[in-house]
Amino acid sequence: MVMEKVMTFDVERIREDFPALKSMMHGKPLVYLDSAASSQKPEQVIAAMDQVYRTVYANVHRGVYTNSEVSTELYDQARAKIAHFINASTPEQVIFVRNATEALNLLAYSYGRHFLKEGDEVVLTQLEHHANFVPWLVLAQERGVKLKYIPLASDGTLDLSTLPELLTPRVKLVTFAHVSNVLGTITDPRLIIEPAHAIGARVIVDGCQAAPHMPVDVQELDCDFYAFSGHKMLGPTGIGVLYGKPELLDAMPPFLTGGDMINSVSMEGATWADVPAKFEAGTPAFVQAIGLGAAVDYLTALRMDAVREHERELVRYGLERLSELSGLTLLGPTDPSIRGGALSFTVKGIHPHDLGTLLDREGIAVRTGHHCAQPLHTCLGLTATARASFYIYNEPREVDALAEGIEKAKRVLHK
Ligand code: C6P
Repeated sequence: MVMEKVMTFDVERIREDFPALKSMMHGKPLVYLDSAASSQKPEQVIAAMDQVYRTVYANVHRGVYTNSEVSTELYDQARAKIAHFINASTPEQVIFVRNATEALNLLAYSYGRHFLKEGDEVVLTQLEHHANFVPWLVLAQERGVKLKYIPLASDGTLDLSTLPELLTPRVKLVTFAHVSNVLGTITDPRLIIEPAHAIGARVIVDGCQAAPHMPVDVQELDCDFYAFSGHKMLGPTGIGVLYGKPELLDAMPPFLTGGDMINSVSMEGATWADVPAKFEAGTPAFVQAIGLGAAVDYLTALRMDAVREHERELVRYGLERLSELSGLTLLGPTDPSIRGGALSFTVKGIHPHDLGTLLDREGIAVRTGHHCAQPLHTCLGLTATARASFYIYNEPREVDALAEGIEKAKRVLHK
């Protein structure tokens, strides 16, 4: 059993694939603990994109010449790989967007403005990232839609006991983060999706911090939409995914209009192409999509259940190691089995930005601030936190380096 684990998840071997992890920061080996913001990229992803640029590069869906057809074929293959990765039943259910932010805006503009009317209600949670907050705030102000929030419980989980009260007949949409980017809280989506569907509401899952880290099966979840970003899961920037059920995607109007998303255009009007083209106006980021396809190949070879187990172990060790430090307060659930790879904390008497700057001097990269979740920080009575976040290439020794870096910062700032 132990041997099997070692063979399927060899972190030393994995690290060899990541050139940026070999770099130095202020004369120290880089300890990269900010993968929740964006992950590093393996050679395989860099090479997949490099190869397209060096060989068959040509715009997709445009030409009858060979290179355009090959580029189109590679783009289509990437879509099929990603559909398989999340177990969508067809590749057409995968819409390529720039990132999760664009996916959620697409939903607020296309689904929200088409299907929601004054007096309807949308249920969110108090721990949402701004990407799944602001588009709904704007919609609410514009259309007289009411927003309601699933509250945070004192242990950093969502208080789902409030659902029967929140899920009234006026609720038409429920949207929530599968994993919190601050507290690490993993919410079992089925606990929200089933009661929401029971009242006829549609459900959006923000999977930005989940899809990179654990197996996701959109058919098993039965979510209506699932959104995530490629750059947090070994892929390049500029590419993200919106999964949607076909009957909903078909019924929704386009978000952006222009080339590539039409069926026909005349002086008098236009008709729309079928999904997914209807939602992919203009030249798509097809090289980035091919890069994301390579990232998905890499993760699939590691096995997502093994990725999840590796991170759970790191989080368990991180919780144990950091809780030994005096003056340090860890946020979020204490049980690693319901935590993703993000560990946020505060240190008494030290501003998170000062801590982040001193850790950087030790070669340790963490994120500090409100992590684009200001309403959550308000609920916690905080303005900023420090956050270490783990991925497939992190090791327990990096947790030790973080703990030692925090102790050193305390000595420097408290002397
Ligand atoms: N969170 C973080 O450091 P984009 O920026 O569009 O790729 O992802 C937006 C987003 C949406 N939902 C969740 C839960 C997220 O964590 C993020 C991105 C990063 O926490 C950058 S702010």
